[in-house]
Amino acid sequence: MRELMFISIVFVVFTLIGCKSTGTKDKSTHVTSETTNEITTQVTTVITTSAITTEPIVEEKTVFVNNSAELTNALKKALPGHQIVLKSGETFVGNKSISGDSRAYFYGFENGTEAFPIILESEDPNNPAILKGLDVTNGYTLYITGDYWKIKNVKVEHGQKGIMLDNSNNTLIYGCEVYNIGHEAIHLRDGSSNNIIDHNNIHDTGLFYAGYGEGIYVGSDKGKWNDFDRNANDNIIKNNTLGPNVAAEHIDIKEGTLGTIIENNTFNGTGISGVHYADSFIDAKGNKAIIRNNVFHQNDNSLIVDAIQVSTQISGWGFQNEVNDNTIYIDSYAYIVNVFGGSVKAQNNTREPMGNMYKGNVTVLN
Ligand SMILES: [Ca+2]
Ligand SMILES: [Ca+2]
Repeated sequence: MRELMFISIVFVVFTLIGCKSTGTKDKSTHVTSETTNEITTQVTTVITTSAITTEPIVEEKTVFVNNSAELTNALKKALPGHQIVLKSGETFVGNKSISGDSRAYFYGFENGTEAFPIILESEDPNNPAILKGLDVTNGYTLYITGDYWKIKNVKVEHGQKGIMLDNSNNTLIYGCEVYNIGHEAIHLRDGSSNNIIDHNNIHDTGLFYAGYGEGIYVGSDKGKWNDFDRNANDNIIKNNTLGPNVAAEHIDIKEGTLGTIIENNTFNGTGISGVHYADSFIDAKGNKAIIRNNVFHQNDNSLIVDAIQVSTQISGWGFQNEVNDNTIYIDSYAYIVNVFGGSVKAQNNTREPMGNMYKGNVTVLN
């Protein structure tokens, strides 16, 4: 789009020079006058085009979509202020060859604004639409790279990744069910910060590889920092239900991220696999995460050996995390917080039955 605009500016300027030279060569005063008018009009066009590239176009509009082709088109044409409404109960099967990104079954790239977000939602939250990929071995069912999206009350299934955010800021994922996914259900990656993941239901992940089947994945492994901006900061994960059958950690906070808040979630540990070190509900490897007011149920899954594990994957990370006011139903042998590297302040956590609480560098404040 911007490329096209740039081409049109160059073209107009070129035409303008062309007209001028024709005008000077022409002996007829009448023709010269016409040419001058034409030039004036074209100059105005150039100014208008420049204004469009600096100010986002806002268009308050509801776009109802009934099938996958309409949805793909609506996503491509999305503008700030668009509300894309998915037909009740409809299944939308995405197509990576036409989505606009070869990894994505459905792809939204435009930026919304704070005042005019881009909304993608089901017509009826009680009869949600389903966004579906074709294969749990590859592709992102829903891929968002724009800022200020609101994704509400949709079901997302059958991709290698469920919802992938790359460099998306101030986006809301609310009331979604994400399930039957090959790897992780929701991933905030490549600089995706200040997002809110609220009231979602995440289950049955890791169908392709259990060890990569996280419920929610924040940031990137240090081995991928050359490919992705490690920052995925100040994201809030709240009021979600995770499990059963989330095969890896329910939430994996990667090294290099700051200030993740995890609050008021319910964790059902049935199905955590133990594969690829996935033996806790939460892995915390960034700095300054706050984990509070959550409820964890081990459900007799002996593959879970700690509720929360904290570690240093790379120097300087894993520090100043807080774990407060959580309730954990877990066998006595498992620690509530096990710090292999880094640091934690802990307060007012309760476990049932009585048993191990904290191990490693934990400052207990109560
Ligand atoms: Ca993991
Ligand atoms: Ca682990």
